[in-house]
Amino acid sequence: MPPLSPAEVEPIADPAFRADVLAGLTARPRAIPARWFYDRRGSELFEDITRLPEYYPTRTEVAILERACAEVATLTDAGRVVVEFGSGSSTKTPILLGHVDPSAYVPIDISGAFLRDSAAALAKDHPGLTVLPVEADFTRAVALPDAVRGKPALGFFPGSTIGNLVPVQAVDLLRTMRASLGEGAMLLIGMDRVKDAATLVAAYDDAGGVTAAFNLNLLHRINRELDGTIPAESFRHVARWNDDAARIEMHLEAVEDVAFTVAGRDFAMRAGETIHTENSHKYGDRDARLLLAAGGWTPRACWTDADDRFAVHLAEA
Ligand code: AVJ
Repeated sequence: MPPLSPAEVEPIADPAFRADVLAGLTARPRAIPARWFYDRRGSELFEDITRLPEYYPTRTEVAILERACAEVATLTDAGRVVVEFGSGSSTKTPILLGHVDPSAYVPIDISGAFLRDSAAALAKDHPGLTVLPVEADFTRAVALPDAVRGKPALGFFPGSTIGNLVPVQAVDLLRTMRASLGEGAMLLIGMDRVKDAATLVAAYDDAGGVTAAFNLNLLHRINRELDGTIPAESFRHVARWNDDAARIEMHLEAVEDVAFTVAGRDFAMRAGETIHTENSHKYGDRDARLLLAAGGWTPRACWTDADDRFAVHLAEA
């Protein structure tokens, strides 16, 4: 038999995705890690979210970075290796690279295709800058490329992505980053702040339904990649503020009793039952500094917007 052409080969589902989905649908409460939102469609929808009128974090952080990066440069010293965790489309990176004078730029991302495209675009815009993309899961220690190992690093972790993690995982990640970055490292990290619940809920439940589509896309991804039969139209997007845990939670709620299969396994959900799909923790100023300290980082400086909606922290290992 001739070999199959690429078009005939079923996309091979990531075994980690399969394991997380099956475990998450079996657990009580049901929960699937937020990292699985970002297939191609999910990444596009997230880009759309960042432009929504209700979704303040991206534009607020960009404005803070535009104001703060000159000072970041004076507090860091030139020639550091800038290492970006979860670089995605790297939209905030040029702001930083335009001020600090790095010896190299190392974007780390789990999605190789996205990473290579954005690294190539960035290299084109910064002639003379060494760009060394690393395809890796940065929640584990990452070996930096030989060419930069041993040089002092400046970690860059914008976007409040740390908020996806519960505090114990966030502390673990900060410690892992410290290990990946090595001796004498610094870290520039964005964290969304606690604020009134109405503003927060609107940011995660926009009037145009883009966040709902982003959340529901996870069900379509499961159906596509894991041979699922989930009736997505029987689910609705829910975003709620959990005040005790200081976080926005996103859920997918069954609006009627449903039964479906995923990867050959049977599942049933009652009307009103949910799948918890994301946490987005918010940190006050002291909370943020305590989190950094617990993760092995000494806070050095912090910048916010006039309304205190978002904060960018600089810390030292
Ligand atoms: C990419 C994790 C920072 O929590 O605000 C946006 C993801 N989810 N709208 C966030 C997200 C729904 C976002 N992070």
